[in-house]
Amino acid sequence: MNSLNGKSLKIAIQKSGRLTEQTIDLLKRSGLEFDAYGKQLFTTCRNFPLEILFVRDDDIPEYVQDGVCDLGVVGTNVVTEKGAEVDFVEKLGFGMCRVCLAAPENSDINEVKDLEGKKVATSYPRVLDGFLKEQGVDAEVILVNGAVEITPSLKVAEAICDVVSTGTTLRTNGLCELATVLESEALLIGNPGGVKGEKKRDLERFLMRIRGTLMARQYRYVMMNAPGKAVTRIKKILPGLSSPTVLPLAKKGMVAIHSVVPEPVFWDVMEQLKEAGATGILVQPIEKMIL
Ligand code: PRT
Ligand code: ZN
Repeated sequence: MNSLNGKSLKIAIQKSGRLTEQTIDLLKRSGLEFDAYGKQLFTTCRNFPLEILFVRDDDIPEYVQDGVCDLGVVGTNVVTEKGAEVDFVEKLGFGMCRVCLAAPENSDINEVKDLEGKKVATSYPRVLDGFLKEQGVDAEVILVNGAVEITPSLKVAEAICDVVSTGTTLRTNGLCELATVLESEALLIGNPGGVKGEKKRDLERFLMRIRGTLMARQYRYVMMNAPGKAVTRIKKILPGLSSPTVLPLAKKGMVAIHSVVPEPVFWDVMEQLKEAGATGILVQPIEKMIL
């Protein structure tokens, strides 16, 4: 394997964990060609001046802050806990979770202020400390590096503050959520000093690819037929980025309308389009979207 090349952009991603698969998928769908397998520490893109370092997620904020890497993909929870000085470049829309406070179901702790004078176990001492201060609650923060959810039953702490996704782990351990301390998702982070020289252009090209892929995910391409007299009403319904394309059809009085529709309002828009007289609605995913 070649050694790292000082001229290429470098991105640090999680080697093996919950963010790995979707990070690799995002890079590949953005047109970057590389091999990622096994115990590699880094890999080089075949069609772009980019090197990918595979590391533990906890090391990513510091690598990016110190300029070892120009970019990184890591959860908001980790980057906030590390207190690293990095730029938040893009939210990536996966790795969704939240850092939550929780206490045993049958305890006398039912809300955040009940934590006063209590012990709270967590792997996120900085995040928790900040939240408790904000809430004016004085509790003892106990640092635990794993299996935080079992600390109340071991009498190590009276409550916990940990990452929650579905909530199954909390329920299995008889714990009840008290409050959300931090919402988290995978982020693309960058070195605050930015990159200089030749790499700057590569960074812009890289970001255009990633953003094109991320944006495409948020929209659908929609085609439909409609009576010409329904066009004004349909145009009002379509929340597209620009005016829809309207084309005459061979059948007199009918038109074809093409537009993009944002994913979050997709079904509402479809219902309204049908009511307005649209027929034969076809929907396609968009692969890339460059504005
Ligand atoms: O080895 P390395 O240090 O790189 O990885 P890691 O073990 O520290 O992290 P990893 O791979 O578990 O998670 C990486 C990132 O994924 C986290 O930092 C979060 O940003 C994000 N993420 C998303 C999660 C979860 N969902 C999640 N559910 N991280 C952890 N969990 C844990 C949670 O704490 C609970 O214990 O998964 C368990 C199951 O969650 P429930 O609520 O679905 O039961
Ligand atoms: Zn980790």
